[in-house]
Amino acid sequence: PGAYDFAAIQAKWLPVWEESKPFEAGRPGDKKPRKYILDMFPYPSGDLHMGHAEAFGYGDTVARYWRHQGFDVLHPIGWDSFGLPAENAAIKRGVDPRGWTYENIAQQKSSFRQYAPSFDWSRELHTSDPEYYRWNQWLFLKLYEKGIAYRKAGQVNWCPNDQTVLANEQVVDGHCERCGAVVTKKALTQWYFRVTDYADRLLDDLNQLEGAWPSKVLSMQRNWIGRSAGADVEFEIEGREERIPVFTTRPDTLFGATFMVVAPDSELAAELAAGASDEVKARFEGYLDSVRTESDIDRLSTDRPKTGVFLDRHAINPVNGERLPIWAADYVLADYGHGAIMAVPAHDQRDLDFARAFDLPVRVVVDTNQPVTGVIPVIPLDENGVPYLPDDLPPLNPAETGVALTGEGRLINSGPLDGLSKSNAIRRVVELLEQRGLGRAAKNYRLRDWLISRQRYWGTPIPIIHCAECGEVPVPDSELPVRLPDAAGLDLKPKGSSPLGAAEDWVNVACPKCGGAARRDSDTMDTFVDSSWYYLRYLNPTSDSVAFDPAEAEKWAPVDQYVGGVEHAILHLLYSRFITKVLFDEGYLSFTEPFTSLLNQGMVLMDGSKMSKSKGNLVEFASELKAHGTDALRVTLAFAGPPEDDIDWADVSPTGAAKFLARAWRISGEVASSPDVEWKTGDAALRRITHRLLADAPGLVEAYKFNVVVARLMELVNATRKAIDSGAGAGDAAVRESAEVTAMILDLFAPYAAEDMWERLGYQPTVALVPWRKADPALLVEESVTAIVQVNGKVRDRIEVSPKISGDELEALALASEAVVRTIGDREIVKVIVRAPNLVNIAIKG
Ligand code: ANZ
Ligand code: ZN
Repeated sequence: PGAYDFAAIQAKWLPVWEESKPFEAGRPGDKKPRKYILDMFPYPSGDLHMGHAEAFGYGDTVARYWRHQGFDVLHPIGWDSFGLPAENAAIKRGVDPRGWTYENIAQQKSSFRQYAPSFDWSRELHTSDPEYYRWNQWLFLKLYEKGIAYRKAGQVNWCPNDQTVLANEQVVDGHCERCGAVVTKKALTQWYFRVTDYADRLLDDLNQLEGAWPSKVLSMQRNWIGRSAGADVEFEIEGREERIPVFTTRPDTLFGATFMVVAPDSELAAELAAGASDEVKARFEGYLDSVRTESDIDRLSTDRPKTGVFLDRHAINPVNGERLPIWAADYVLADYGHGAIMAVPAHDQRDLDFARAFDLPVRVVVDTNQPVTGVIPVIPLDENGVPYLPDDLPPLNPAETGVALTGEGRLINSGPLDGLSKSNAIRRVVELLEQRGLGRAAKNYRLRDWLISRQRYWGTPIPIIHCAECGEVPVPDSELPVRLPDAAGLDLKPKGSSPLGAAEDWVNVACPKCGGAARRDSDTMDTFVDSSWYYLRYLNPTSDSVAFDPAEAEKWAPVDQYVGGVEHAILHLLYSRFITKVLFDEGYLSFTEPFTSLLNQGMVLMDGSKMSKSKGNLVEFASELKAHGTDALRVTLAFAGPPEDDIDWADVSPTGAAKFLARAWRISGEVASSPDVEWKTGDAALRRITHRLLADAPGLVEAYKFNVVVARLMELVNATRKAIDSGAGAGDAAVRESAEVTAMILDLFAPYAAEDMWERLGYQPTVALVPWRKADPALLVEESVTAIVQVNGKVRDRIEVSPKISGDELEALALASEAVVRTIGDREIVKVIVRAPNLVNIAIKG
């Protein structure tokens, strides 16, 4: 047999698998238990990159593992093929976004074939196919029917460069996630999904995922939803009929409110300013203009100078009747809580900064020097152990120190609340307010409704028709899909309205209700709609009668293992969780969480930094694949470290991986040719290593310790080589057994080499479906050694112990030995000498 030649082996097996299709899941009559293993589907911009190689490698290891464990494994693939990059490429290079997209899909697909993840290709989908996006439209109309999809006018995040609306999630530190331009606000009528109705469930159900999702992702989701508990307190406004509510997390500090602040860009601010003098009005308008250009991040930042305008209006504190001046200031946001706050400068840093800037009163209502039971910091004790209040406690003077008192303490200057702790004061004041109808306990969320409309071409058309007579009219089901018109002739350049609006033949239609002249909604959907339910479409990817079959969902879903990048920790995962809950409520699903466990792979770096074309440190997937082959690349990625960690490509060695594969492969050609050997007769030491790996690998794979499994395979291959060269010889049954187990487990990382080894061992393909060999329990018991126990130099006992036993343990065992106890009687032990694991010598008097 010749040398190991990865290219020849790939060329040999790829057509065999493509012909026999061993990875099609759900064959009729298959009674095996099921697993659904899913990688986040790729976006088709250019070829696959190293990040894909890594994530899809890991996902495939898990999929292959469960097949060996006797499961029918669903491991599908598709493309997230709508979205801005296609459109931007189209604008830049004058190509058709459709053509660009499908060419890239073809490119990625051919790379995937070489890379050989065990996909069920019969379920391939593309979200930009009308067969797929028809069901986005179905989903939209379901949500519309339920009142979950709705349209409203509002201030939206606007990227002046991409000329498109952005979801809050797509604004990163005030900049467009895609192009980096500073995001501004713009008034537009847009479509939203009411994800806020699900805020509590989205938050509470995260508890179910504890331990199964990375804790970082769980906390990012929790922060994003951002639930805070407190109270709504109603304030009367002089010269206004209705009271206005403010949201506060610290209703206990109500007696310390010394002014009120409204968001300058709220309707309330405009209304209050309108009732003031011309001078105030003018100052307010000027201020508002400057605020409009600021991002929310800037506005909430604590370290910029406070700005604001006094509106010359007053509110009345409901608990003590005090008159509070009302200011408009940018640090209060229009779309959080009620867009207005009670300012308590003594206990809130931003309020304090503002009070100090504009010389407003500061009143302390929580004495943070007074101890509260059960609360750290602990009360100091004097030398007799008696608690005391030191004389040099920090002064309760935030107006002077500039530091707000945010800690625990007891209430002062607060009438009926005096003496209470914070939590008791909160309870009491909410009670008081409720009794008087001036407030109530309330929750607030950072989460906003999901803005789903985009003024772009390459997405799912929104299936609504606008009629002057009938208003919004859903496109009837029989007329779905609303297909995207051809891009030819349309100006795709962003201009703040959808390019579809200019497709005259397409946009002008008869109203489905009254038959009159009407227009299609020309916006397209955010592509996160596409990916919010794609995991269900894989169950019936070609159905033209349903989005997915609930019976299939019952069989396969939820996804048992999801693999993908942490960059999707918030948006994609939150939206899929939301849509899953909606579909549950509609009776389509019997579960409420789409992804039972989640693995976030690390990044592939180069010399410790992110790879990029501009840095010139790009490691290209295609060239690595060509140079080293699929198996060496996959083994390298799996062996590099825990999958969650970043991989520095400068530190790994695909040639090392290739050498290991060659060593393993060579063994399969040397061993005895008959599969019908009597295992028991083989080299016991080698068998022990083999069976230990069979026993340990499942736990390691399930804990994502792929690197350890590869290391153990390397150990096994080395031990086998040693047995051949210096011990049992290639004809030994244990060598053959080891070679078979190596091939089976190697299939998790190096499917081509594993298949070829399997054939060289005399079996038919495919090794991928071979049931996991059972480890022989007799070979798993640890070896033992005999320790000799002497008393005054005379052997009194022999005990069987682990070779790894510690000196202390061995001493204890020796002293407990019956023979030793009898020998010593009541004589005194002078000295015990221990040489673990072999010898204990006990010296006694007399
Ligand atoms: C009085 C108070 C006293 C507050 C105190 C805090 C400390 P989270 O936890 O983020 O929900 N707030 C309310 N609405 C706001 C808005 N639209 N823009 C900016 N700030 C707003 O924060 C809730 C707290 O943030 C509320 O509690 C309110 O200030 C402020 F010692 O009310 B607090
Ligand atoms: Zn009509």
